[in-house]
Amino acid sequence: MNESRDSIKDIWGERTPYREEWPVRQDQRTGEEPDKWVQSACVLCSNGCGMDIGVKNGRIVGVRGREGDRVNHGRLGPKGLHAWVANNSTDRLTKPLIRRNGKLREATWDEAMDLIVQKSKDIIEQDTSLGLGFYTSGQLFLEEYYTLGVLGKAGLGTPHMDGNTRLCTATSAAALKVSFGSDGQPGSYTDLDTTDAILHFGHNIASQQTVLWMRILDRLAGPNPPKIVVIDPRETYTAEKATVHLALKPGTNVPVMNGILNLIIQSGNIDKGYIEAHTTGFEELKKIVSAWPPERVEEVSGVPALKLREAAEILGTAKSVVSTVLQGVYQSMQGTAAAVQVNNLHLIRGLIGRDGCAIYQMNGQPTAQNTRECGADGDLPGFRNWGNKEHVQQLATLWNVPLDKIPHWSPPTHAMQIWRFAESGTIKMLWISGTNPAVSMPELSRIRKILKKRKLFVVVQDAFNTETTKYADVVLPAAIWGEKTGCFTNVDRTVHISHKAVEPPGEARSDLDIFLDYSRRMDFRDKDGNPLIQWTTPEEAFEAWKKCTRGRPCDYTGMSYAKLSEGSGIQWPCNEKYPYGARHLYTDGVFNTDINQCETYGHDLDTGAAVTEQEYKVKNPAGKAFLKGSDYLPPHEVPDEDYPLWLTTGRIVYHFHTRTKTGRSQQLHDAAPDGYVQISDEDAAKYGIREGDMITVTSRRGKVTEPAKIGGIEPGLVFIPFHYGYWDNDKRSRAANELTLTEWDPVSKQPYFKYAAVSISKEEDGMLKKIGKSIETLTEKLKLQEV
Ligand SMILES: Nc1nc2c(c(=O)[nH]1)N[C@H]1C(S)=C(S)[C@@H](COP(=O)(O)OP(=O)(O)OC[C@H]3O[C@@H](n4cnc5c(=O)[nH]c(N)nc54)[C@H](O)[C@@H]3O)O[C@H]1N2
Ligand SMILES: Nc1nc2c(c(=O)[nH]1)N[C@H]1C(S)=C(S)[C@@H](COP(=O)(O)OP(=O)(O)OC[C@H]3O[C@@H](n4cnc5c(=O)[nH]c(N)nc54)[C@H](O)[C@@H]3O)O[C@H]1N2
Ligand code: SF4
Ligand SMILES: [Mo]
Repeated sequence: MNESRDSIKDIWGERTPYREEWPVRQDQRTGEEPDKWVQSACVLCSNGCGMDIGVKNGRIVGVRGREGDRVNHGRLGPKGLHAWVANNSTDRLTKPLIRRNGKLREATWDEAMDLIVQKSKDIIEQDTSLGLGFYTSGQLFLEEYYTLGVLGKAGLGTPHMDGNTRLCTATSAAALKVSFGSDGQPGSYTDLDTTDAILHFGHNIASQQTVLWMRILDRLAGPNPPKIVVIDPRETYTAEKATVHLALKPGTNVPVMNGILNLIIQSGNIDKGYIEAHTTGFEELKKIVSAWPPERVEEVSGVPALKLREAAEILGTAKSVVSTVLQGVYQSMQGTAAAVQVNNLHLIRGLIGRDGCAIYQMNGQPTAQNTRECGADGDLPGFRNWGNKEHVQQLATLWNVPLDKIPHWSPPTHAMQIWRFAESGTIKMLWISGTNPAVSMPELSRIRKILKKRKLFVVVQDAFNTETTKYADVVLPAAIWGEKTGCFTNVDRTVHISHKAVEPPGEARSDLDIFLDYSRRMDFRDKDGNPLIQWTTPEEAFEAWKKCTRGRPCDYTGMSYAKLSEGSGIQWPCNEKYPYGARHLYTDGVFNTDINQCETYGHDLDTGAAVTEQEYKVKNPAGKAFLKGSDYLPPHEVPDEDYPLWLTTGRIVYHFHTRTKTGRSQQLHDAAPDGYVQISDEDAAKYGIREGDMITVTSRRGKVTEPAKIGGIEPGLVFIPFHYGYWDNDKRSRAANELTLTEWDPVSKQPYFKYAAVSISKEEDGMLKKIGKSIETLTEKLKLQEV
């Protein structure tokens, strides 16, 4: 292997300190010398690093970072450098499978698609299209989501469409809508080049967006390093570099942020002019946060008052601030309410819409932004408001279908509700694409029960056999990244094109081709009797999408495949006014809150109760941002006598989600071969647990057994990475989601993966023998793993 570094041992590579700009460093890893390089971008997180795919004899043989790319300036992290090998693995799905006599057996595409179409038609005849549900991904391409969105909304007319983005960044969208009127990240990665301070809130960026972290490390190594505030209960790699680390108790994000806002307002470090001109709701916010002096915050969150003051001093006095918010907030109690407090911080200090100032209500998955933009989830395409007749009419006109075909009579069905409908039997066919819910959804015993239901027809579209395909009635083999062309948008609104580099294996087809085929076979028509979907290629789909975005915040009309292929990443909006994209949104302090523009009329942050159009009209903020406060609500499940510890779950640097790709890279697998239970030194001593001992963790919903990893976490808290399921090891219960709760945020409907009450007990040595591992090898491996 020819590699520019061993990124397993050296995750971030050597420092290239800032000299005015972020220097270029090209990272590369190839098995053989490629015949050609094909332009692409990485699809293993939302950072969206530009990369080229190396091809030899029709096979992927490596990758390299694109030096000219605005996102990564040539760099790649461990996942980006290693996970491409999964494309070549010999256990790819290559033929459709149909369940016959209880077993999945190979079938032709005609047989598989005919069966799906027949089922769809039968269900529609009996129950209308409300019997059909779609659960998609944050990992397909823009063109695929838009096609799915159109066929679902204008072909079938089902409101039951959502993605795993509900588990991931529904709160990102919700928090942006609450404050600014629509989805869309206000800032640009270039803000990190100059910013004075950085806040990472429930975001372990060092492990989860390694290349963005390299940018920050290079700022720290250069002149005028920024100060960093980290809010996370664990001593993560990110926290190690913090100027101030607030190690809070799980579920106390709102009190901590209220405490910070209170100190900033009290000290007078606010921009009164900006607040007056561009926001509404300041007095109310001030009143709510004034109830949170540092001593009270300490009592509730465990964060020492002194530390809170230090954090507020940094965030209150820095001339520019970049904030990132992620799953420690979104998947924790009061997700949306807590995320919104970060928007409030920037608004009351006027730190938005200019260089050095950015809010990242982060995305996680590489293409989650597109799921949200294109209408493949609960939202209407182009950030349109389902409650606004005019917005729905725009789509009806564009698609040439009757207004009432497009579901808008009630809120779109969110994923947790889709699964509930499948459980109760009102959804009779569930089409799952690009996600592995049998590992990633909360409360897995319940999910398995739903998937197993005889009366639920389950279609799974994936590249591999997974824990979920096991329960499918039909499995469709999908072409993945590298094997198809399409675009995707990262978290700073940068759109990349990824060209097809190689043919997919066997009969695998792109998700676009599968959705188009379904649409043709279902014979969806517009008002004039013409085929509803007239595009047949990714580029035609992109052109259709552009039309859908005209005049909307996410305006793509100035882009084309040719333009995207000439450069390396263009930010939206890209139109006549901004032919090369715009770095910042809201530069003039005018937000998308006008009643005719906004994506939602809003919700009560505590109860989720929807604001009506009439109520919104009364307040009409007409372009001002909302400052919305929230008081503390304790989590619904807290430790007690039977379950005395908090559980939290999350990620490690070497694996992506359920490891269908990273688990197939020998190096990534070897670096982190198994799950673990992280506990504090104090709890280890209390329970008599040594590093590597097997521990059973029990919640009200299930059990897992994992080796112990000691230290780096607050006493009373247990952490389990959620990557490990059963496809490569079904010998013991180890998926973190056996333990998690079926509950969600009232506004974003994102489920809570970051807290539950659990008990722990040590297994006797017999258990180790049963799984065939010695304490020594486990301990050795665990040392390599990071937090
Ligand atoms: N290596 C790797 N990178 C990834 C992914 C991956 O699977 N692997 N997945 C991508 C995706 S889809 C996503 S969504 C992102 C997720 O990226 P992150 O959000 O950074 O990842 P997590 O580990 O889920 O959670 C972040 C942190 O939240 C902390 N936390 C737990 N409870 C609380 C709390 O109550 N308050 C606060 N403030 N913090 C808390 C945890 O200790 C953890 O360190 O990563 C993306 N990047
Ligand atoms: N306990 C706990 N649970 C969590 C989380 C947590 O922090 N803790 N995080 C949540 C979050 S943020 C996320 S994003 C989810 C992720 O959970 P999942 O979405 O279930 O995770 P993946 O393993 O990425 O699943 C993606 C699937 O799509 C397939 N795939 C990849 N590319 C393509 C393609 O182009 N086409 C098709 N058809 N298939 C493709 C892959 O092989 C894989 O099976 O997990 C959630 N669950
Ligand atoms: S930071 Fe994200 S996008 Fe960049 S190489 Fe790593 S996984 Fe890929
Ligand atoms: Mo995610």
